[in-house]
Order: sequence, then C-alpha cells, then structure tokens
Amino acid sequence: MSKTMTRRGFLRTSAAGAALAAAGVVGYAEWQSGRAHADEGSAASGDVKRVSTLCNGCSNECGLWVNVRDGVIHTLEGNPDNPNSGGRMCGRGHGFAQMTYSADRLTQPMKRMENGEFEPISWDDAYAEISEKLMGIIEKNGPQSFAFIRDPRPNINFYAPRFTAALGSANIYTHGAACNLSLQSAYKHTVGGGFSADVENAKMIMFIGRSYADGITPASMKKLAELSVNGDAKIVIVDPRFNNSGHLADQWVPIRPGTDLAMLLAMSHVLIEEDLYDKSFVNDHVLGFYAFKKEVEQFTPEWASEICGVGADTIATLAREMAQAAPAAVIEPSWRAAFGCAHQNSFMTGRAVAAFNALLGNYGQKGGALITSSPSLGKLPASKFPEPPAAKGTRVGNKEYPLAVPFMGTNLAALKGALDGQIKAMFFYQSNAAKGYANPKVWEEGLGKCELVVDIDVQMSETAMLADYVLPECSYLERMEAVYTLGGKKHTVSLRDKAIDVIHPETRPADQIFRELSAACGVGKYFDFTVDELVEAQLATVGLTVDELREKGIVELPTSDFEYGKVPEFATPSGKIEFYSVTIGRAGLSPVITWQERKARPAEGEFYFVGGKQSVHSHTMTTGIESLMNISKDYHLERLWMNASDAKELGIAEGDTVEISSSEYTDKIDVHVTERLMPGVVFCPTHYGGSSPYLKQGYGFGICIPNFQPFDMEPGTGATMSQEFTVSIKKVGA
Ligand SMILES: Nc1nc2c(c(=O)[nH]1)N[C@H]1C(S)=C(S)[C@@H](COP(=O)(O)OP(=O)(O)OC[C@H]3O[C@@H](n4cnc5c(=O)[nH]c(N)nc54)[C@H](O)[C@@H]3O)O[C@H]1N2
Ligand SMILES: Nc1nc2c(c(=O)[nH]1)N[C@H]1C(S)=C(S)[C@@H](COP(=O)(O)OP(=O)(O)OC[C@H]3O[C@@H](n4cnc5c(=O)[nH]c(N)nc54)[C@H](O)[C@@H]3O)O[C@H]1N2
Ligand code: SF4
Ligand SMILES: [Mo]
Repeated sequence: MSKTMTRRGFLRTSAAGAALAAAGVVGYAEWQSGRAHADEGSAASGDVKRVSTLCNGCSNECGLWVNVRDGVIHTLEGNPDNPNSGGRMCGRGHGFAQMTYSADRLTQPMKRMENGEFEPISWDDAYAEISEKLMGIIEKNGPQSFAFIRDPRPNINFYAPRFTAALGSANIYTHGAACNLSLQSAYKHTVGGGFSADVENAKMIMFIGRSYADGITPASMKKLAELSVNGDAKIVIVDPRFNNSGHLADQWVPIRPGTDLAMLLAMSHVLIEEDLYDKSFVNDHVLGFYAFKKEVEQFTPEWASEICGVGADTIATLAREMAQAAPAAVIEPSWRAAFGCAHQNSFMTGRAVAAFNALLGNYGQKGGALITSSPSLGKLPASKFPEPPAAKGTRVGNKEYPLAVPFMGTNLAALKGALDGQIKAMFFYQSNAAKGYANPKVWEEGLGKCELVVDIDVQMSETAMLADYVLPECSYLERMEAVYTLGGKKHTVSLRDKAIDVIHPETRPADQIFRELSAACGVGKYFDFTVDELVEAQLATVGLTVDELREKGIVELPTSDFEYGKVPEFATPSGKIEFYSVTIGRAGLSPVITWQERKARPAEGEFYFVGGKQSVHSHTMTTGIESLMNISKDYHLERLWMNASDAKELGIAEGDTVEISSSEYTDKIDVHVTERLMPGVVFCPTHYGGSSPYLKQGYGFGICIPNFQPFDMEPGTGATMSQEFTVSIKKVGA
C-alpha cells in the first residue's frame, strides 16, 4: 500500500475541511474580524479575561499572558516572571498562536484507506481499530515491536513513557538525535550533565555555532544584548557564517564546518604549553589530565589552522585571552547546528568544549560554566493510581549506541528497526520526524514497512501523511497540561492552562487521548485520572495549589541550592571531569579526548553545507502559518547563501537560480550572494521545502535540507549527522 499522499486524497479531505468551516467553525479570517470587533467594543464587550499559559512555538515554552475577549484570543504578552522569556515573546510565538485559528488545522481523526487516501473516522472507531491492530502486533511480535517518538515537553514526557511502559515496550525516544544528542551525551560523559554559560557575568564568551539572535530564546537574547551594550566583555562568534548574533559580537572567527574540534584542541594545547590553565582546579577535579596533555602536544595552532582555516595566531590569541579572563570566561555549551547532531566528530567536539572550560577552572564560577539543579515535583499517589511496571526489554538502539543520553535515546534506531522488520508499530506525538530527523525517503520506506503508524498532531504534517491514523490534538491554547518546571540559578514552576474552549469539537487534548486509547488497549487502569488530578499531585510537594499557580502564572520556589564559587558535583562515574573515560572507551571510541576527522569532505569544486535557524520559524511546524510565511516570501528568506568570490567564479549573481546536488538529491534554489559567509561553504535555512499539500503556505517553498543527507548515524550516540554531506552547485537560470 502506498503511503504517499495522492492529490485526490488531498482534495477529498479539503472538502471535508470546507464542510466544517461551513458548519460555523471559526477560521483565521473570522478570528481577525472577531478581534476587530472586540477592539471596537472593548469597553462594551462582555467577557474579558487574562489567562497565564505557556507558548508552544518552540521548546523554550515561554510564559505568557493571553488576553481573551468574548472567548476569542485577542493578544499575547510575555510573562515578566518567566526566566525563559524575560517578559518578551519572539515573533514565532505571536505567529504560532494563529495555529489555533488556522484553516489548515486537523479538525477530526483521519484514517488512511486501502487506496492510500485519507477519510475522516470517528474517535471511537479510531481507538477500536488502533488498539486492535496494536495489541495484535504486540501479541504476535512482543512489546518491543512498538516504538514511540515525541518532541519532549513536560506533558508528553509524562504520558508517552507511561503509555509505552503500560504496553511493555522500552522503545521510547525523543527528537534528540536530530537536535542536541551528540553534545548532551558528550557533556553527560564528561561533566555529568548539561551546563549553561553565565552570560551576564562573563568577561569573555565564545559561541561555537550558536546564535542567540537566530536560534532564539528571548531571555538569552536579552542577556547577550545587555552584555554587548553595557559590558566590557569580549564576545566571540565562531561560525562559517556571520550570523545575526555577529552584530553584537567583538570578533567573528570564520571556521570550516565540522572542524571546531581542531581549534579547541589547539586552544587547549596553548593553555597547557604556556602554563595558563587552572592547575589547582585540574588537580582536584579532572580525571585523565596527563593522558590529555600528552595527546594535545601534537595539536599545535599551526596544525589546527591547516584543518579549520582559522589563523594559528588567532587560535593562540583567543586561548590566551580566555585564560586571562578566566574564571569569568566560558565557551557557551551550544545547541544544534555545529555539534548537536552534525558530524561524526560532534560528540568528541562536545567533550573538547567541556574540557576547555575545565582548563579555565570556570565550573560554578561567576561568568563561567554553571551546573544547576531543577525542582522536583510530586507524583500521583500509586496507591490510588497504579503505575505501570518498567518495561523488561532493552530499548532498541541502546546496545549499539550506548553513549546516547538515556532520556533521549536515538530515534533513528527505531527507524532502522522498522527497516529491518523489528519494529512494526510506531507512534508520533508533536513530531515531524519524517521531514526532519533523517533523510525523508528513508522515513517513508521505514514507515511504509510498519503495520501501524499513528500520529498525534494539530496539522497534516509530512509525518502525518505517512501515518495510518492521524489523531487531532486541540491547540495549546485550548488545553491544560502537566506542570512545567525550570531549573537554573532560580527554580520556577508554571502551567500551560486552557485559555479558550475547544474550537473544533472533534479535537482533543493529549491527556484525554491517552486515557481513552489506553482504555481501548486494556491498560486504562494506568490512566484513570484527570489532568487536574495530575497537576494537583505534582504541586503537592512544592506547597502550591492549582489556583495559586493559575493566579500568578509563574511561581519561583525558594529551594534553589545554587551558589557562585561552589564547585558543582560532577555526576560522572569518577565524580570528576573525565578527560579520559572508561565508559567511552568501552563503547569503542577513544577514551581520551583527541582529534577525529569529519566524514564528508568536499572534492574539488564542491562545497561544505551548513544550515541554521531563522528568527521567524520553528523547525518545520511554522511553515503553515500565513503571517510568518509572508515574511519569508517578502524577504526571500529561503535563499542559499554563497560567498561573493565563489559566486563570481561560478558566474552567479544575486537572485540567480542554481541546481544544488549531493550524493542523495538534487533541487533548485535562488542564491543570495554575500560576504557574510566564508568561501567554500554554502548556507541555507533549515525550515523550508514543505511537501505536505495540506500546509499550503509552506508547500514547495525553498529546499528541504534532510533530503540531501545520507542516512547515517554517529558512532556511540546514534545522532543523525545532519551536515555530513557536500554539495555541488551549478547555475541554471538568472
Ligand atoms: N527540516 C528540518 N529538520 C529539523 C530541524 C529543522 O529546522 N528543519 N530542526 C531540528 C531540531 S533542532 C529539532 S529540536 C527537531 C524538532 O523536531 P520536531 O519537534 O518534530 O519539530 P517540527 O519539525 O517543527 O514538528 C513539530 C510537529 O508538531 C506539531 N505540533 C505543533 N503543535 C502541536 C501540538 O500542540 N500538539 C501536537 N500533538 N502536535 C503539535 C506540528 O504540526 C509538527 O508536525 O527537528 C530537527 N530537524
Ligand atoms: N528561530 C528559532 N529559534 C529556535 C528554534 C527554531 O526552530 N527557530 N529552535 C530551538 C531549538 S530546538 C534549537 S536546537 C536551537 C538551535 O540553536 P542554534 O544551534 O544556535 O541554531 P542554528 O541556527 O541551527 O545554528 C547556529 C549557527 O551554527 C552555524 N554552524 C553550522 N555548522 C557549523 C559548524 O560546523 N561549526 C560552527 N562553528 N558553526 C556552524 C550556522 O551557520 C548557524 O549560524 O534554537 C532554538 N531556538
Ligand atoms: S522563544 Fe518564541 S516561539 Fe519559543 S516559546 Fe518563546 S515566544 Fe514561543
Ligand atoms: Mo533543537
């Protein structure tokens, strides 16, 4: 059976959507006119309320206040008490609220028919059919033939693992393999977990392929802007591209993609060779320093310069300046593009970042690298609400990729499992895996081999198009969820609350979907509670009631144990920062931090390829939002960046169309000629190239980067290696 959406199927379901709209459901246009109406009669308009909730435009989940007039979302404001938003919202947050009123939303459960087309199905029938198929698959192949992949947010982090465990499967994954699995795993095995940079107090800060002004979190952006304007701190951006944070920086260090490790090793070489490292910190808190010292003897700035393209003097000077500013000097932990899941040496690059910070002795210091705790919440009383036992099996992928952070795992192992017949049923929640976690044609093949694919989404994403059943969740403004906690220097709790009633009567919140679906699967006893009961139990241990939290929106807890100057505990096997790791050695990788090449290197005439975020979009999911896509279209944000000298050589001018090819794929795209990118590298935003005809705004606009990426996984972690390919470029039109 073909799982590719047919044009006819698309038209038929649009007709179903139109029928709903005709039945009086509010659409985007009606929302706008409703808002205008509410504005006109603001004094007279009856019901005005302010609801505190959390944005769902990205994983930052900023706290916000929603102003609701006459039951319609009117405006959104950042909640000033929220450490993630600092009282601000980004453009995506405002734009994404329109999802609630989007005409492209899913409004009813959909089922793929024998002929490959989607038809509406009732919830009861959907639950009955899904549970029968799922339980049949599990009975025949065992619970380990079922896998669940989700974007990890607090609410689904409660429901999805519980559902998976209730069915006896250990195969629960996050999207991490396509985000920051490599570096989070590196930090876990080197310093015991993630860390943050104390931006506001830094005297020198280096960003390696991390741009606060593009991959936005409002609070970080505000801190960086303040540091740049008010302070005398030195801000360094290491990036093949002069990204938008470059405007706030003191120095741009262009570097060849996937070679940051060479520069980091050479900077460590300088600190050790010139006796500039923090000896007492290293003595007390580092394991394997002498093995590392011996290793980096060979990694001189001259050696690194040949590989990464940064001048040897620049490398040595940067290392010395960092040492001089230490301990208020830090390499920011970064997030995705450079070494979150990009290259075969991304894990090693993360280790080298953690090690360089250790040489500066900056852990726990003002302006350095901070390891902080998070608040812990109460649990549902097991006596009243039975908890499923932990699954007996080992998660698929854990054996081959033992270094992956356990919370994340590698979802690509589930895909491999589907390809080789081990996984037969796959569920997705808020996850467009088939468009963004690895090459889409491999997902299409893997999901095509599954006997059951279920996707819970708010719109007909590319992954939904490959599913057998698509279950429509109501939007984030129409539901209440489990408690959200934020750790760090301060501890806070907040709530995603329901701002308005459900607009489309046949959409449901996740808690209801899991309660009903688990009952259909015969494991309903593990979900026999309401979301209110869950929240109440979670808040019990922090001494808050739901109403108190609702009223304040965000509540700071008095219990953070953070203190500057206190060296944190390193949750590694040795309790020290491990420059040498037995665990990593056992996994078949070098136990000591050392040099490792990237895999794909351009042949003569080819280019390195780098991707990155744009401030107005989140991954793939905002490309259905009209107001955000209008910005992309008006400013041609989809274009491929190319250095002016490269363009000249290839006879390419601004706006020309080129053919771009990798080993996997060829497409066409217009070029933006710029000096903001080093020669030999091309850059493209990651958001575009939508292929779901249901999402009309983004359909066919720009290129989809994962199409160009071979299917491959990083050794040790199983991350996707999103930039391990090179491209050739040819002008095809002016
Ligand atoms: N092509 C491409 N791939 C990428 C990236 C990229 O920018 N482009 N970014 C990478 C990174 S850094 C990450 S973290 C991952 C992110 O990967 P994902 O978390 O999968 O992010 P999206 O691709 O935006 O897909 C999110 C899906 O959730 C759906 N959704 C939105 N709101 C809701 C909701 O309230 N409920 C439910 N049930 N569904 C909802 C959207 O419609 C969409 O289909 O992707 C990685 N892969
Ligand atoms: N606007 C927006 N903001 C977001 C998100 C979003 O989708 N949109 N998603 C959130 C999420 S989940 C994530 S993971 C973060 C991502 O946040 P970031 O990791 O900061 O995001 P990117 O823009 O992907 O990458 C930043 C820079 O890395 C550079 N780069 C690429 N390869 C290399 C390399 O090999 N070496 C070096 N030194 N630089 C390189 C790119 O040129 C780019 O300018 O953003 C978060 N915030
Ligand atoms: S950064 Fe923007 S999109 Fe993300 S949660 Fe905050 S306001 Fe929403
Ligand atoms: Mo991410």
